[in-house]
Amino acid sequence: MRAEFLAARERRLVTRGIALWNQTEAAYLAAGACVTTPPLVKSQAFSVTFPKTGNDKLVCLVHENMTGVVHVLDAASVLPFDQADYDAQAADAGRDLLADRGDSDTHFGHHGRMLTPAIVAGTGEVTANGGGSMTRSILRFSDEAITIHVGDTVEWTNEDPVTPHTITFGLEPGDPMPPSANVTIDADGARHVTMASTGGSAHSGFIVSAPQERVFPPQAALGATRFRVTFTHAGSYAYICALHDDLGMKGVIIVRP
Ligand SMILES: [Cu+2]
Repeated sequence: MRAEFLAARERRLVTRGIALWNQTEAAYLAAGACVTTPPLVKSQAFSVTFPKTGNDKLVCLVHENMTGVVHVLDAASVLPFDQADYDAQAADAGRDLLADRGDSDTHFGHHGRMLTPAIVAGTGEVTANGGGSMTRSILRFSDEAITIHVGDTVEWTNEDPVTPHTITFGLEPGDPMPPSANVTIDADGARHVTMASTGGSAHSGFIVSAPQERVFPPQAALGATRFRVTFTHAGSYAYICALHDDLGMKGVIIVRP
């Protein structure tokens, strides 16, 4: 059973209205039940009690490749692995992600058929083992600062297979998923804003690849993968990814006359 991400987001909004959601919350996982937290931040905790033996899958509703399984054995059973075994498996998986050969042709840089000037808004890698797939994401813009001329258009593209990013100038919206009202759609589907002053605001909404297709579910909608901004006045335009700015995902466009 998969909880609705939107329902979890709603709950976050409600609980934030009352008090910051930072206490330990316990949930009781009954057979066939589904429990979920609202989005958690650092130092928040969540505990689940497993009353029955069996195999319970867990997923992150935000990061779709973040999955796991809790195998619940009878209390009298001998556990098949110890912590050192799990640590070794995790280290092996980490080496796979960092050594992915795809790195050699998906490094940051201006490649492929893009408008110039172009900025890559995040890259990532996917690897898999018997437990499922896992991802590594680089939460950075490829160029933290670029200089252009008045009238130029900058294009951002997200090359991460799963992680969404935003390009956000000025006011940060409460809900980062939809684009700001001043965004228009180009003929090729890219989102586009014209900025006429350094005090203006523009928000791309989630820029994300469409998820990988599976055999039986309906096809996913085409992702919004590109965002363009045309700068009509000189100045320095700072921007952030509204999801990852606290981790350093920021940039600036310097516009010369
Ligand atoms: Cu981001």
